[in-house]
Amino acid sequence: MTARIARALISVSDKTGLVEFAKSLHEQGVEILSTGGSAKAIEAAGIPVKEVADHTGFPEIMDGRVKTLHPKIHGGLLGRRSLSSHMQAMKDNDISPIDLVCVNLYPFEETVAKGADFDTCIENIDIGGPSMIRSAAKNHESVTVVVDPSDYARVVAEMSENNGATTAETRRVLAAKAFARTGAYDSAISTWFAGQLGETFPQRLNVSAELKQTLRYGENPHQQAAFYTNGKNRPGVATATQLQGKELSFNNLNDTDAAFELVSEFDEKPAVAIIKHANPCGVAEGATLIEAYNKALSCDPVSAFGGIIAVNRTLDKETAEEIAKLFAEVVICPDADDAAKEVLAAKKNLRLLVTGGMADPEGEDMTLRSLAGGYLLQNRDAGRVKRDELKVVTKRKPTEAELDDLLFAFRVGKHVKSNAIVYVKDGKTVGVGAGQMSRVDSSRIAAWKAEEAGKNAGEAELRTKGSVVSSDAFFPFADGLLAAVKAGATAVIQPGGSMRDEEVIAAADEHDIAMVFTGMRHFRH
Ligand code: 93A
Repeated sequence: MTARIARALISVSDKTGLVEFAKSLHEQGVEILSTGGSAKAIEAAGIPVKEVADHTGFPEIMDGRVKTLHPKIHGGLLGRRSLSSHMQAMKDNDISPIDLVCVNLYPFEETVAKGADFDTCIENIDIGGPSMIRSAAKNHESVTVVVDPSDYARVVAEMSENNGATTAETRRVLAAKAFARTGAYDSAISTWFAGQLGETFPQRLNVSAELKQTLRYGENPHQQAAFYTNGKNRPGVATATQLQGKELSFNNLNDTDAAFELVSEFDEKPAVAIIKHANPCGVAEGATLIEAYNKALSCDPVSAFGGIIAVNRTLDKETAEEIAKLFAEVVICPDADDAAKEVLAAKKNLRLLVTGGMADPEGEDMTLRSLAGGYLLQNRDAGRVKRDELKVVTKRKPTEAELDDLLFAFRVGKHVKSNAIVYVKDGKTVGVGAGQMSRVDSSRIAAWKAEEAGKNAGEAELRTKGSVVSSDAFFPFADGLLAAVKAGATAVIQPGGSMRDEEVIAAADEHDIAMVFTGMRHFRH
């Protein structure tokens, strides 16, 4: 049986829940020691509190850099209650045991995120706080360490049920959490420091991520999986609010991310992306969201079954009603109006996520993936070709309408697994060829998919007739381009840069195709 908590030290930057917690501790007969600002807040609430400086007999000095770094504090935390030699050392040095530490740290991560200058960031590196957390966590045999305001209620409840003590199990859980916190804190500091030294890729990769949720399973049912957030608060699946529906699965999360990042490429007009297995099976722009949705769905309604839908405008009732007719796994949107929410509420299993904003397609970030024995880290593909950067390489120049579709197709293609071929007509994809080992196969598949969808819809004319086509990387031979010609495409967008560019350009000229080079490739593997 553990002894009751007699003395606690509270030192918090984030004062959330502080007064209530201190009050409960006081009511359970705990003596409270505290540092400057925390002590003031506790005192102001009329709760008895002793300044750490009065307890140690040593003042806070150097603008608070040294407040709790004192043997009376660390001895009181680290001394093993079960060892007579430790207890004797405490007695000899006039050290009283401290049984609970409640600390949260100087807001280093927030300070960096705000873009503060170097000196301000340095000042926000907490030294005394992590030291106390680590001392207390090491001695969790006897000491309770609380680093998260969301644990206050639980600790108080346990103490009142347990004669003023916490259980050994709780102390272990809290100690593990405490070391996770100091580890993440130091990792944030070292990552920031490496950045200050101009190192994009530091010697050690410190990834700071917080467990958001353990998942039912991974990509397959025999794999375990969990979802972590990186604290960067970019609008997207990791920070979205789920308004309804079943728990998201591993594959849902991955596909929803692909969907939202893709639809975020478009902001001028309402746009919709429908995703299956991380590839789009329909993307379109329209004058209204419902028009964009219907256009996107018509690309490949067979594949859209069970898909993920992302939109770039507040979801409205009319679009929600159309979406409700389809079996979809997830809808993600920047916001949804009340009428739209009401419509989708009837579809109990459908997950509705709101992000509060769109992702910045040119925003900086890193992407991390693992391979056997290592990790690959790279900048996010924030590349974005602008209209005036396109280089016309053929005799015929694309028309303005063709140019609109070419740019649209290339932006969609950036989000299609390579080799990526995308046919577009009138602001909507009509055929997508994804993930093939040969570019010409992707071209053929895209055209064939378009033909099938057209046939299923009872259309007399080939959908690819008069379309434009995008390739994520250069055509190494003329065959990929000729497949597009055969399908009836009139204009092509591709990075260029092949040894056989001349041959490909000549083939385009021969068929009166307009072709533009982007000078930028969008491989996606
Ligand atoms: O500057 S410190 O690294 N030196 C210390 O000795 C120290 N002790 C506690 N920062 C220190 N703290 C931190 O002060 C705590 O981790 C907490 O974040 C903050 C609370 O200060 P106050 O109670 O004055 O608001």
